[in-house]
Amino acid sequence: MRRLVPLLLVPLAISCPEPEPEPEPPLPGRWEQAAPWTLTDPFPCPVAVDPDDDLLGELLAELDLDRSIGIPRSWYEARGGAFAADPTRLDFFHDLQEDFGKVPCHAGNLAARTDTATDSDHALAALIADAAVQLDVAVTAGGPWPVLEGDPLLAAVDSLHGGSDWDGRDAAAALPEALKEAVARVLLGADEAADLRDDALEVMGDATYFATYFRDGGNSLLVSEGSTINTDWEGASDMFVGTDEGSGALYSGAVRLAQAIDEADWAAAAGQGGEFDVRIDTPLGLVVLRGTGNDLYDPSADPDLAGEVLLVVDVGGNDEIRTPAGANTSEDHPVAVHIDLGGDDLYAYPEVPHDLDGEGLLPSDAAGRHAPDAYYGPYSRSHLGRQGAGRLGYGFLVDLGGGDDTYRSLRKSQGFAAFGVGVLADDVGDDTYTAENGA
Ligand SMILES: [Ca+2]
Ligand SMILES: [Ca+2]
Ligand SMILES: [Ca+2]
Ligand SMILES: [Ca+2]
Repeated sequence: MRRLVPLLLVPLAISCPEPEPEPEPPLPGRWEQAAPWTLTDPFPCPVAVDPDDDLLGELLAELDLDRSIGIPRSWYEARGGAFAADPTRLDFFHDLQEDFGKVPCHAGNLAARTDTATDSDHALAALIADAAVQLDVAVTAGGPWPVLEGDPLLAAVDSLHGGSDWDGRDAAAALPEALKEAVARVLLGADEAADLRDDALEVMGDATYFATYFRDGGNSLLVSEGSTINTDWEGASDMFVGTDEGSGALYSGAVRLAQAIDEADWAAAAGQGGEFDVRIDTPLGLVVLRGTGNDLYDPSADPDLAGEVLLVVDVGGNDEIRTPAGANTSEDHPVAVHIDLGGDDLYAYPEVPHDLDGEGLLPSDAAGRHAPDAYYGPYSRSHLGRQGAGRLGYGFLVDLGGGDDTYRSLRKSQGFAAFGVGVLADDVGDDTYTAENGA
């Protein structure tokens, strides 16, 4: 009989329910609104050491050494002037040099942040934002997207053209819906990124320097004939100094472009639509959309591909890509993105064998090789960025779908950047990367 009590209570509870509270509207997620990007430091640095158990400290004291490495801060300060007050030196530089105990901890924070970003739903954007903020500039990340009415691809291309007519509407409209959605999102991101880049360059330096900095970068890391940097410093000095309005805006553009790529549903578009080859001109460059065939992208046989390409999306097949593949080709070409959604692909370049292509060197491209002298061997003279290279702009190569891919390039490739952001992202596979210099 005692079991009757709960049996009676249950129907009573159901017949007199508490009024359901109104569900709270969901809070906007991190990426739905624009906000400053901040770094997390999972580990406090330096790691605390018990002074009674500091064997390293005891050893250093015994050897009359402190915990500094490299050139101490006092050396910079003693020289005064631009050495002491160099605005391009980053905040954490002296901090790490003065105490090597902070270096592994700093590296631990880098690795932990990278793991967090990689595991997140905005891997590319978070990785770029983390890297950029460490350059002591403010980076803005996230924000809503314009609503596209009707066919998303047509609407996105219309918005790039600012209302002017363009060719190829019917072929574009006939593409698979998932592909159109994804491409439209990237075009919106590219448009905003290009604007941010233009704003950034305007405050970073005198535009007459841009062609020089596009070709030679801001350093002498890559040996190059005639690449002596102009020592007439004033006109381009802001190129080298991080500011929120300059490089901060430049990197924010890369984060916005990456956000669009992260949010597009590439899995839904992969392998859809059979074979096709749709090309759309836009003011930011050509858009090329190709299908599941094993396609050849060869600028020497296909002149369209030799110009400024804004975006390539290839939905499948084992493709052979000899275009720059996600590398901008001049200071007037702000954004280049190449996305491949499946297959074992070859990313290379038009080979022009040269007498000086010796053993262990890749075949040359049209730029050939330096005639060896007392200082340098037969280095490649190539100045074409390839396979994810951004110079005064953005170059992204994203290969998804797990294929076994081969990446082969000469210089300024595979993640290279100068006054810009270059990204080579490959999700997985048995991949091979070869490059000569600056990759
Ligand atoms: Ca293909
Ligand atoms: Ca492919
Ligand atoms: Ca691939
Ligand atoms: Ca791969």
